[in-house]
Amino acid sequence: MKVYQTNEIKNIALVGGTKSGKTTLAEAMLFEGGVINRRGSVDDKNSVSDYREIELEREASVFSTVMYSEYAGKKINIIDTPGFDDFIGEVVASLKVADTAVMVINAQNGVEVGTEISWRNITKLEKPTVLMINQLDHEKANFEESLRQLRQQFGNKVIPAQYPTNAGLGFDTIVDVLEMKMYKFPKDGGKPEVTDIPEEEKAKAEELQNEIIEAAAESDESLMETFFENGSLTPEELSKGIKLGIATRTMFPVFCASAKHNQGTTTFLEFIANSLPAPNEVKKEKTDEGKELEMNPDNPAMAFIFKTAIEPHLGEISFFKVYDGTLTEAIDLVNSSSDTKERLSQLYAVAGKNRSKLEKVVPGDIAATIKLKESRTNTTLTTAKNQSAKVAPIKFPEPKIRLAVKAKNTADEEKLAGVLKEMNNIDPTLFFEQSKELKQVILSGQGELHLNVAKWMIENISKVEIEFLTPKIPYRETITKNAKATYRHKKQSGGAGQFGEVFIMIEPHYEGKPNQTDYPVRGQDIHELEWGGKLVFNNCIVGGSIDARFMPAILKGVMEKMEEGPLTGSYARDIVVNVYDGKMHPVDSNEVSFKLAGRHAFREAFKNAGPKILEPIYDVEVMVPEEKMGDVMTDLQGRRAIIMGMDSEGNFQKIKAKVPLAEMNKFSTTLSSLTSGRGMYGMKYAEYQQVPADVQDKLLKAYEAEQEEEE
Ligand SMILES: Nc1nc2c(ncn2[C@@H]2O[C@H](COP(=O)(O)OP(=O)(O)O)[C@@H](O)[C@H]2O)c(=O)[nH]1
Ligand SMILES: [Mg+2]
Repeated sequence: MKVYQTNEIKNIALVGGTKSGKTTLAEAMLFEGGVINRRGSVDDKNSVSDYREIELEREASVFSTVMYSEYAGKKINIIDTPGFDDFIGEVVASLKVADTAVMVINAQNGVEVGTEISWRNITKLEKPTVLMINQLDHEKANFEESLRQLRQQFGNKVIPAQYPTNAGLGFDTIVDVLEMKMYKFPKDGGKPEVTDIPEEEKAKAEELQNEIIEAAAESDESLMETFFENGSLTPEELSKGIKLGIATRTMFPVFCASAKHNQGTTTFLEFIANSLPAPNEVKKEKTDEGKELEMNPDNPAMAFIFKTAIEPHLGEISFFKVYDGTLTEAIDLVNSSSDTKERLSQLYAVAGKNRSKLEKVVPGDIAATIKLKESRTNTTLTTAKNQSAKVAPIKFPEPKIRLAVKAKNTADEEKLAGVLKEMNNIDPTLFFEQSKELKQVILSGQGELHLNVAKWMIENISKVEIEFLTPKIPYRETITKNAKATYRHKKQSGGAGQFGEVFIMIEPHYEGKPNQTDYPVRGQDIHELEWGGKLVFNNCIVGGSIDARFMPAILKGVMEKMEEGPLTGSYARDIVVNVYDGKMHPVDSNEVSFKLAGRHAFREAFKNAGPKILEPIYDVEVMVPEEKMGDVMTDLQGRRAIIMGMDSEGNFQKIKAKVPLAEMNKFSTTLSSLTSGRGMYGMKYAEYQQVPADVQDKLLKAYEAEQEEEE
């Protein structure tokens, strides 16, 4: 395929609610660009974008799909994204490399849950945005109402560039107030018949044109001056203002289409080709150190991988955007995270399953390659001298739900681990952890749908039958007061005996705690525990009652009990152990004896030291439509949440709370049903805290029962 230069490239991501018509619009754009010669559809399971098995089964997008079209001398890279919030990872990665977001709205429904969510994602990433009101052919289509809702929710920078004159069944005509023309589309779409605006539409068209001219003028001071002087802008000035306005997010123009009937596609493609900012006309991307990437074809190359996929018969395929320099086939690059050398064997422009070879890739373009050794999503490949220079990475959201996963057939366990690792490579929002502590494999992700889709893929693509189980909670144990204990290990059996006796005093540890004064500390080991918190081990022995060489054995015995806490077998943390006295036997004392003595003494002391179970607490942020605030608060209180604050954000309330992980089960389902899907939340580990007494009792009883069962 022809090599397009930076100023001949436009990168868009299609975002918006589910079933608004993103995939259908992409199909029409590919068709009009001649990339495909037959228009498929989601309903007939033959669209370019929704081609994966799971997408055919669900008749909806699950993964983002990278495609391109060629129109009016431009290459338009199109990334179609899934609408469900569970697949937000795909959306944020796509928005990272898109220069403009195209938010698609279903004219039957106006602003939907998915529209609100997309808007929030776009806003967070400060992406230039244009809106497409689609499905104007539907009998329930209502352009005016959709526009009203968009403006009410997202403000007056939402401004029509087009409007339909006959929305509903039989829709075929759009008035364009940028060109001041009327477009009448053939029944099955394509290029419109272009006419002057008829008399009866003139007043409305002129009013809207004034509005958009004024908005365009506001994007730039010199345009504003010209506008005040002349009372208007020339078509060239308008076009410049619109591009600037979009790039700087001072305007969000609205377009019209029926993607299903391919009406409005060619005129939209025309607009994209001529008026959307090119990759070097938007805010410059930066390195992780804040240096701007110049998009200069002669600079050393900086290519950023934003998507990794696995294709049948092809293996791993990596999608990247070039932010600097020029890539050619067979070029050698370095992965700036791992220093690994990677050779780009092939360069492709990709449209779903279709691939077309590229001889080089210039700054701003999006392309794909295969057979990289180990470079995956969120890494930079570079030829720069500074091999650690990285494009600022995508910030993927933290997981929100977790489940334990188990192969139905134990023989499949190893295979499952491999499959999960591969799935994490292609979906950085899907995590798994083989927890030694919980003796479970914990899978976590963005929602129930996300994990269920993962299950479908594991079972149907990788052919491993699995089941989901309730995940265990990583509790911890600690003490709340000082306690002493002594233990004598003595064994006489035939020949050599065993003897070791220790006296210990244990105390709660906290940062900055001074050493106790009853027994002067002569030697101190501070252990940062793998599972968090500390163990401080003090040698306070006077007069050689225990040889220093036995200290490591005592510590070992203590550590064994720290790893399997005396209360519930959970890890213990934040404890000071002072060994202040003991006895040795000249012949029978050995390491084993002191290890056992240390272990038993520690267990004894622990029981008398006000032992407590700790649980992980998460910072949870919930966005709730105002009118549902009460219901959600009640639910949170039932989850032992401590409310830390509330803020209003538009029609939403943002609740900040601290909630025990043990209480977060099914929160996503509950929130969704309480708010009809509009509520959103995120969570992040905060700290460990003591569980309330009644919860501790319950956990102790459950552990006892479990132990009995095992015996
Ligand atoms: N009537 C009508 N239906 C449409 C239009 N665009 C898409 N659809 C239908 O809406 C459904 C969802 O379309 P799809 O492209 O998968 O939406 P996506 O979830 O946003 O990608 C499918 O049944 C499409 O045929 C349109 O312009 N008019
Ligand atoms: Mg779709």
